[in-house]
Amino acid sequence: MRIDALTIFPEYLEPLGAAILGRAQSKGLLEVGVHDLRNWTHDVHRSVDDTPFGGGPGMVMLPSVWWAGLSEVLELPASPQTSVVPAPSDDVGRRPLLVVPTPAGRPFTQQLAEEFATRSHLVFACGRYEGIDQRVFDATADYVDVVEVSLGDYVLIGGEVAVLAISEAVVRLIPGVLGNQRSHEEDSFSDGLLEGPSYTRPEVWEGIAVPEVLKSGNHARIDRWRRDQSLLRTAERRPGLLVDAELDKADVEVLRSGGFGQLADDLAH
Ligand code: JCZ
Repeated sequence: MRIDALTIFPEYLEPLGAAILGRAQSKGLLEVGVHDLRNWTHDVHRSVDDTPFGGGPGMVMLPSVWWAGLSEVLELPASPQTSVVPAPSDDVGRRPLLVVPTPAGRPFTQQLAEEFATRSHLVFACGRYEGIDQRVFDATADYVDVVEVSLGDYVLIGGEVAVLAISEAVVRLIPGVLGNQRSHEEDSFSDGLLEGPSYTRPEVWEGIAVPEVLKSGNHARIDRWRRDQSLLRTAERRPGLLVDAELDKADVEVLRSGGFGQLADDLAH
């Protein structure tokens, strides 16, 4: 996989070269290019923004500067309207995907991470200020797939932190990136439930003991206990996830006896 990112704060993306993502690059599983958007400015002030049409606060990033940068990185024509070659509908995996972090985007989920992980080229456009002139994405969509994504319902200052988060979520799914080849079947969300708590040595720490069942050696009991912990934690923190989770009668009973009777009733219907 190749990841490119355009930003006015390239130093903010230095972690893309560190730790697991750095190792993925040494192993030849990943290439990363971080590009300073100001390389494509046209004036001595290296301007990247201007005031918004229609008024309102803040500044909007210039379409000309973004097109200059994106067309180079995505190998598109220097001018968007000149020779539109529609994106071929086959071989989606080899077509670049332009990912635009914005609080107005589609929520980024594990499912989206899995889709992104099948791509060979991700290009991130990191906005700042009030965002990027929409015409850039209308024009790039003639050539590549474009997706606006949100990390969650809170407002960041720019897209860079979202790029770090999305890149981690995607790159760890590439075979060979995680040393331990454990499948992703055990991750939180793979069964639609949150992971329960984990414990390691010592058996008693500061007077607090590890749950007895985990030391019982009875794997059926341990699996049931972990399932119960996942169910109860999900009911407590993310009850909406239970609607799409595959629950059997035993699971619903665990919720009922755990104090989630109303939720259990709703799920039973
Ligand atoms: C550019 N402000 C890009 C994304 N989930 C989420 N929250 N905030 C963002 C975001 C905020 C931004 C920009 C300027 C993304």
